[in-house]
Amino acid sequence: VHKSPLHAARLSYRPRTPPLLRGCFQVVEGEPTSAESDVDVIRSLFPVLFGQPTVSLVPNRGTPVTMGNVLRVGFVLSGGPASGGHNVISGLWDHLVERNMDSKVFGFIDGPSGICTGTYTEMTSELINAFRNQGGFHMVGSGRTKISTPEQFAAARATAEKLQLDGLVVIGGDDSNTNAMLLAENFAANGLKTRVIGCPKTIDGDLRNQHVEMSFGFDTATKVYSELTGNLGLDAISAKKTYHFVRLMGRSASHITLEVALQTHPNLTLIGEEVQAKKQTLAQCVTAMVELILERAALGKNYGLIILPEGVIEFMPDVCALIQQLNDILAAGSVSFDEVVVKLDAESRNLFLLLPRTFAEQLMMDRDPHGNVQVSKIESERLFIEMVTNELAKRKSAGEEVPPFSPVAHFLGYEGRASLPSNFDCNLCYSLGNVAAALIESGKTGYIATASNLTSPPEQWKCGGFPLTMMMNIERRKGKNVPVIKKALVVLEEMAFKIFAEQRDSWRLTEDYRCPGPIQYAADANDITITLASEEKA
Ligand code: FBP
Repeated sequence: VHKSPLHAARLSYRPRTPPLLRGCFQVVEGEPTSAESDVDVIRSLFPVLFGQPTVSLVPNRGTPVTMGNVLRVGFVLSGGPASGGHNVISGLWDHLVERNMDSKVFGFIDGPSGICTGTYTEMTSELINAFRNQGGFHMVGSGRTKISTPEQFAAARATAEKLQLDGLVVIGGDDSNTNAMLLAENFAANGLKTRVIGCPKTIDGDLRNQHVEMSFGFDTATKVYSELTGNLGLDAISAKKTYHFVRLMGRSASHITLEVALQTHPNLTLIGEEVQAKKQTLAQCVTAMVELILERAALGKNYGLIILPEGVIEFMPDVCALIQQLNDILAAGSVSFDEVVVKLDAESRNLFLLLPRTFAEQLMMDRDPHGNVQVSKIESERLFIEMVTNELAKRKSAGEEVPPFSPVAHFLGYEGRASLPSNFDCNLCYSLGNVAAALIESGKTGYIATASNLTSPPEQWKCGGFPLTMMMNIERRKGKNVPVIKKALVVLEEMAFKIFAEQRDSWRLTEDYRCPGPIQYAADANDITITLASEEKA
């Protein structure tokens, strides 16, 4: 990749981390753990590793850092890119190689499939140095392969044995960390020495709970999207003729949209979890948009900014019921549009046939390897534009006066996942890489590496590990009940949503747009997201 001046400058950024990671520390065990829910089923699925204690890294003051063991550790980047991933790798490398220069680190190529095929690159200091503080996942590539069949597990074991791996670090989201746990259990049950540690990655911000305060990538992605959304607000008030409809990435949870709303103050924001709580149907969401357009038009404003999360359709009770039926129908084998229509119940069939055909067909697209609807490929911003246009036309033909409506559709997704990471993500990821190495060194397996106390400066962060099983519940995927890490959705009682709910009415008919600007020029490059900062106020 060609180096821009900024790219080159970021290579020399020195990530800030808790000092204990550079000194001598010990890994201390806490209380034994259970599961998020469905405890007996989860215990029966992970008989070897279920119930392990939490662990924390605590300083061992006065003790010198001693030479570490020679360790052989593999890593895999799994799922969608998220800024900072390369710093997990540099953190892992620095920790292992500084403690013993004979340690080896192997990067599996193109995601979990690389583990099964045994395709890897051995890390060198030149390679690591070229990727410090850089965006993307292109050092070794990523992928969404789910390791699930007995043959895949056997292949993964063969690779771990051939490379004599002491550890494997899985850098991924909720589904990838679920996979990490399945690998940890499988390796342990088969007597392998390879310990498996997960690192919480995803721009979606939904791999979060009381132990994982924030996944990496969210900070950078929301800063990139906020810059662009803020710019669209300024475009709307400059040209005074356009409604910008912005769909934001974030497969299920609306954390990204909530943070972008807090940063930019749009006229209308849909939050999926609120839509669900209020049981708002697709038609009701369209009506809310039409009302906004009419009220603003009465003030002479035929322009505005509307933002929505890509997953919002799955929260609408009517669309959700339709998707669930589609999931079951499609899990049984591929079928044509007309065959689907006859298999749906009456209510879902009516809705399906009411939808614009392109959108209905997008709902039928293949699920991802983990059984998720690929909402990033479903153009719900265009669906809303089409339905709002139709509703305005309907009102016009009924004799109502309607304003001109000139919408422009935007999707902010992929451009936020591979950006140069913010300082926060550089620091968090570098710390996580160190913690993962420390957990492997201390013999832990089936854990997620964490840094917490993240609203404080990095020097005050706390580090540790939590058993992946404690975050699991049973969910229905691809027509089957399977153990997965519970996704954290937006909670309406949480401070971030409360701050938004208090302010949003004042943004409706005004143009209080806020333009946070690019990460690199932010007034304080060390600012954290409002989502994270709000936790301090809670
Ligand atoms: P991860 O959960 O793997 O981090 O990916 C999240 C995400 O970026 C979602 O926001 C989005 O819906 C999805 O990936 C897109 O997937 P793909 O890259 O396969 O199109």
